[in-house]
Amino acid sequence: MQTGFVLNYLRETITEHKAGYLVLIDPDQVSVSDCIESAHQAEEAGTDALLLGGSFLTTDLQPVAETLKKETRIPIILFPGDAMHLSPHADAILYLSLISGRNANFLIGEQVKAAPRLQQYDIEPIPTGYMLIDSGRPTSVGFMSGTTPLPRDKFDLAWAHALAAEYLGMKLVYLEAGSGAEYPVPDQMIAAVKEHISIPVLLGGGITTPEIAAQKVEAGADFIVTGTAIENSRSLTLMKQFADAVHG
Ligand code: 1GP
Repeated sequence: MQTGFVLNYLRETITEHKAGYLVLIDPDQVSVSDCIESAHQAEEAGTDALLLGGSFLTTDLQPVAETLKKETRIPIILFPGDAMHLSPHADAILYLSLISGRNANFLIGEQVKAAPRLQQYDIEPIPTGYMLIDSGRPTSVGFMSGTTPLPRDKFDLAWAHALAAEYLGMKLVYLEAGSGAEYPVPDQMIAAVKEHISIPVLLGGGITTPEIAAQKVEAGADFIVTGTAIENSRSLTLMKQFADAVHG
């Protein structure tokens, strides 16, 4: 994989459309056959890329990644919970650093463990500042990382973290309310972050309807990630509605 290929593709996506739409496939939540069906639907619906992973996996993602790679043409981007969640069958990996927390293991430890295998696998690492935002209830990522989310009304804290990520050379910022979040990241927080940084903002957690997705794009999100809404419905129509709402 050529360095920067997927990152450039993501940048082009938001030049071409108002924003990009990413579908998260969590191998723990669905069977391999359902993963494949979701991937086919995602392609047909105009989804820009697939994210594969989750903060806590009991399932080996290797066979899923390998099958998805054969079955789809849109990029497969790993979304790891730790250094175990790697596969050579992806195009890229969100090389996450959990910058909202102060747990050194998720700031740099897991990244060091993953680096040698990533080099061997030759998949593109996309340095991403990952920020967990309070969403009204405890989340798996908060529990697994042992970190406290940023308060949802502290907009200055949020943009200062995102700006630090940009200054550290990260290429994306991911504002995460957590899978199945009660409340998604607030519009004002997205707008505050966007006002201060120039790298793209991914937004996920609790995006349950195309209307909410459109609202978050309007607030400034460059990419919308949905997981639970699609897992629950497995509806091509809903996926198309999300893609259309996000693409504007
Ligand atoms: C989780 O942001 C993703 O990491 C997706 O969240 O499952 O709530 O869509 P949902």
